[in-house]
Amino acid sequence: MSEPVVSIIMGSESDLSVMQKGGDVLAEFEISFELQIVSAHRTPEYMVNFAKKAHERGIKVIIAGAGGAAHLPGMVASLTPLPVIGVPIKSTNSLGGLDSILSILQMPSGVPVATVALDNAKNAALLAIRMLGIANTSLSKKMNDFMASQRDKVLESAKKVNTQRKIGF
Ligand code: RP5
Repeated sequence: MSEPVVSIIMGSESDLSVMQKGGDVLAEFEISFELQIVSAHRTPEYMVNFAKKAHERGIKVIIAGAGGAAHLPGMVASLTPLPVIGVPIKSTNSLGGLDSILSILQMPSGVPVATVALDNAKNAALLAIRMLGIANTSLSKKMNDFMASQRDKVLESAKKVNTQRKIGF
């Protein structure tokens, strides 16, 4: 069994059902990962320690999900040399996730966070896999196979759905 190379973190247990989908994708690609709750606001010291040490433990990419005033991905990015992918979580307040998106997306110059769509932990995992694939040819090949299977599914649907209806003489 190999040590985790991707760390999936989230601000609260209430983010788990969304973030678990990223873990499912990593598992499909046979990538070792860890998943844990790290809160920027409720466990700030733990977050700082986690972010400073992650690369020393062999983590290569961090996927961070948070909702509302979603400071976790940005704060972690400010403390680690690793790439950080942010997943905005749909909030239950009246802003409905726009707050999460903007909190993660609008990072200041010099501190990058790659932001995926609202609740899209799947895409965060796929992006992490593409990053890891740069130095891993078999992973890169698996990504190509995944893309080919997506294409084939769409072509199959197109065969069933695409029609023409000609009217007139
Ligand atoms: C954020 O606040 C979490 O990432 C979560 O999305 C949101 C709400 O957290 P809970 O109040 O449900 O714990 O820190």
